[in-house]
Amino acid sequence: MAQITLYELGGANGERYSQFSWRTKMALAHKGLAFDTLAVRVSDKAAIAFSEQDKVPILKDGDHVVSDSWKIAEYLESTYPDRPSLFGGEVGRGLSRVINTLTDRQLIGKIVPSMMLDVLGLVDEEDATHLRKLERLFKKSMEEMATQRETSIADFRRALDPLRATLRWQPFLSGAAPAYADYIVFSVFQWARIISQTELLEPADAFVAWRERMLDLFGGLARQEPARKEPAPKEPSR
Ligand SMILES: N[C@@H](CCC(=O)N[C@@H](CS)C(=O)NCC(=O)O)C(=O)O
Repeated sequence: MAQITLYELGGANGERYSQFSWRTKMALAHKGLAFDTLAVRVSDKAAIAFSEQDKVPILKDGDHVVSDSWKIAEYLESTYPDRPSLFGGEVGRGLSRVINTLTDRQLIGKIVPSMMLDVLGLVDEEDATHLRKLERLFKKSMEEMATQRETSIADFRRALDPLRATLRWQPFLSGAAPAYADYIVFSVFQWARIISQTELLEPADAFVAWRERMLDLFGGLARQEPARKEPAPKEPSR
């Protein structure tokens, strides 16, 4: 079997904080595929120029290069059909896509802007300058966005409600066992866990137990990535 390499973001101390890359890592583990990871800095576009686009995750399977977490999941599913399925068939693929769109368009937008300030404390100055370009998009500084964290978390929790109700009936979003839809939603929690000490959930939330189950999967693959230990710096360097 060809060598599989995953390109993902690395912080100043090697923190693997890219949420989309976590979707791919969980997918690779689900398929039982051995892989190496290579950390790239978010501002270092030369390192990923071979992929002819500017984002991670990027998967290199032998000579074959695929970028975009959803496309990678589809690639893995069709290339390794004899391994455990990520979608559970065509209907499951379609429904996982719904979860992917919902997560990207609803969940991420609710929580990520108000927590970007914490990411600045994980990266070097050049990466921080690169990430601050997002401020133009939001027309607010990361400091200003951080002041809205409490309301953002409340909105995020409300947006989880349909998924939370699903967890009353089944232990995983995909049913009795975890699959790609779970990895998509988990990537948001894993990102938050790595970049921030801020807790997104109330203790009694059904997502707390689900998150523990996800952290335990594949020999604790996601748990092995350390949670953020320091609070975000009050005045990160500009
Ligand atoms: N739709 C893409 C999104 C990938 C994405 O936004 N990746 C971020 C890291 S989590 C990135 O590489 N950003 C590069 C940048 O901000 O310059 C996917 O699902 O893979």
